[in-house]
Amino acid sequence: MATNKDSEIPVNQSDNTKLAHLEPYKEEAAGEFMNTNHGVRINDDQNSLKSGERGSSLLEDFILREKITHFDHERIPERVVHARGSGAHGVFKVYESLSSITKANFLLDPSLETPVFVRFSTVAGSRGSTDLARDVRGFAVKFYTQEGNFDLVGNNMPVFFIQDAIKFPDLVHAVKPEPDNEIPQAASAHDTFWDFISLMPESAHMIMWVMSDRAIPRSYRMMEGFGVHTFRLINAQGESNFVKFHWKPLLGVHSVAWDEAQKISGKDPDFHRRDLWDAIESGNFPEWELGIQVVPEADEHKFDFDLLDSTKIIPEELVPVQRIGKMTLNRNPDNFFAETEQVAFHIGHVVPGIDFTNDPLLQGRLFSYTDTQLIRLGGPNFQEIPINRPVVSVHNNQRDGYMRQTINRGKVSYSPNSLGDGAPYQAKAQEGGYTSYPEKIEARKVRARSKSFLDHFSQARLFFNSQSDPEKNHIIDALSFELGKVKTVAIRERMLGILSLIDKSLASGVGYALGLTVPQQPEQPINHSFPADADPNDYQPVMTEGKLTTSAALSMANTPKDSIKTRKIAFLAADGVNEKSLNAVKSALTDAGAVVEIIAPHQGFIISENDTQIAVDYSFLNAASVLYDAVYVPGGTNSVASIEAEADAVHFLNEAFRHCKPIAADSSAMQVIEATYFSSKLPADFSDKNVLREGVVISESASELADKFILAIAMHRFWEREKPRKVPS
Ligand code: HDD
Repeated sequence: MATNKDSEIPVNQSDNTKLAHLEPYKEEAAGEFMNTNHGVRINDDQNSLKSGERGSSLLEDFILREKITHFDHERIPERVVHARGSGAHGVFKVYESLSSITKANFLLDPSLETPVFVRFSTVAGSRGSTDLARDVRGFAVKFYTQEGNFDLVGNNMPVFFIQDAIKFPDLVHAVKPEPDNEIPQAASAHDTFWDFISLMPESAHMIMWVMSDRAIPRSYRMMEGFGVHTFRLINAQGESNFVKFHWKPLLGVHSVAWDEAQKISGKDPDFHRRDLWDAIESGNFPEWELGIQVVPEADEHKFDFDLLDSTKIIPEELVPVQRIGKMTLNRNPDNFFAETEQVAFHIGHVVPGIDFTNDPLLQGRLFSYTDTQLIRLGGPNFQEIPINRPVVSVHNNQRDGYMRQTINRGKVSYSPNSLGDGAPYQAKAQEGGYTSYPEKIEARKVRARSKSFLDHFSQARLFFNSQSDPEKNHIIDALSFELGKVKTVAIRERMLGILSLIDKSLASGVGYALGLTVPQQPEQPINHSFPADADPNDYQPVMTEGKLTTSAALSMANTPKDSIKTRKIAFLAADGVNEKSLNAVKSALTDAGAVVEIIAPHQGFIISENDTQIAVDYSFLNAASVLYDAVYVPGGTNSVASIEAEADAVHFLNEAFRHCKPIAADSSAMQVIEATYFSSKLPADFSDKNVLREGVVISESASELADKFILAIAMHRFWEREKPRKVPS
């Protein structure tokens, strides 16, 4: 069993009630005979039953029929969105009782460990698509609480494309591969997506997030998560507060470069899945703090945006995020299909103490999630699949249906009843019965959009203004890439009009790349989405400035950069390597929590200059710089000569430089650096000893090199290298 050195989570995971619940469903073949699904032992699983050795197969071969039939039915429909994902088990603990704002039991008792199952996902791609698509990431958490399941079904971005769930099918149709040729897979860079977006200015804020580096995370373990909607917390006195949920990763928020993302998609399309799996297997359990922003009921209207509008954040400067507990993922699933594929999340799975608001996006989701499981998992009993069962027993009068597992005893399946003594009984609120918040409603029935939803640009601008210069450049590059793939020039132009309403420099940067002039006035009207009978002017965006011009929490540049834990570092070495510096740097990095892999011209072993064997992890054929966070070249005359002569090794370094990664080399390996494209781009005094410039470290002393290299790796990327000195890769 994995050990967990740094967290307080008990290593003995048998305490986890959900894992204990899953236990009886597990199957192990070790030491067992093979048998059929009805239990008959199989004598020959290699040959079908035939009329003679060369004769036709016989219909009576029940072993063949059963095996083929089961195989024929192995696939189920993939999720219509979020098809590609990875899951893990874990636990959640609250730091202090939140009884003043909620009666949800799992948020009251700091000694209570609530089991969770988490599934991360991309949105647009199919089940087998690449992890590194530019896309939103799903961040869905199922809490198996003592009061039933609570699902927090969020994303790694705090806002959404649309304000009303009725537009969700349109959004998804637009972003999915185009229906005539099913191109492109797992990509928004095509005409139908941008056609829709350019006609839907309410997506402007979300577009800033999706075109930022948040859409190409370094790891699921290094992403924030958000519940997106405003929910309600209800305390035992029945008082309601509005709440936004956040997940803050303890490893910080980090991304890869776009060029890198595209290459990872080829070299290792399972990059995020593998990263999550490997981290948990090696005991590096990913951790997030749960944060909440709480807004008293009385303050509902005090903001210059509507709390019910999912295209808006509550800036952390206005309402700070309180960190209320910690989630640790400490166990990989035993079976991908049984757990990760069959897990069914639902935003409507809430427990007493948590309630909904009237956000029209949330309201539509409340319908969609059960409905989609009915087709995906094949019937109304999907909640009986082990991963979906609550840890409390279920008693109600629902019965039968495809694949029913529960054997309900007795004659009574209705309420009220006298034959069963009235059981199962309704629970009073004090007994844990769920009661909905009695929100006062007095309204006409209308199909309409609130005027308070019509400011589409001020928070898009807030986001853009809050980014560092490299982050702004990446947004411009991402838009230039995506719109550059759009064939219809009118769509590109319409998008430039939208961008110019967010920020002029943003629009002109993208316009330059597209070779288009930014329209002076956007085409009118810019919102094409309004009811047939409405006056279009009633639906046009309201142009206002928000109260804040920047918000530090929106920039990834401000994320903690104090750890190199779990970062993957490549050492490029060959026969004759200086074993002393290799080992010294390796132990300094691994002591700080990094993972070191040795890459050499061939697999097996290399022989050091002292004639010792050093195990090789990968050859240049199997490894690539895009799969690592940093690279180091140790000295040793023959090793350095071989690495310099190895075109793949020099390419490795060039690419690492292009992707702004830390690079280190012993002074005696300087000739390898000189063989790179970027050596001429380094500052003049670069070859001085013990220099750390823009993430490149050269040193005579292994210990000084290691110290500086660790600082550089913790910085993650040196984006300032990027613009003036682009190198080919
Ligand atoms: Fe959704 C899956 C998150 C809007 C309809 N959604 C799904 C998953 C996540 C989200 C993380 C994957 C769950 C898993 O891993 O199994 N969805 C969101 C967020 C939204 C959002 C954060 C906006 C704030 N979704 C949304 C709307 C609708 C849906 C407006 C429909 C009206 N979502 C679905 C779905 C899915 C789904 C069709 C597909 C698979 C599933 O539910 O189980 O019902």
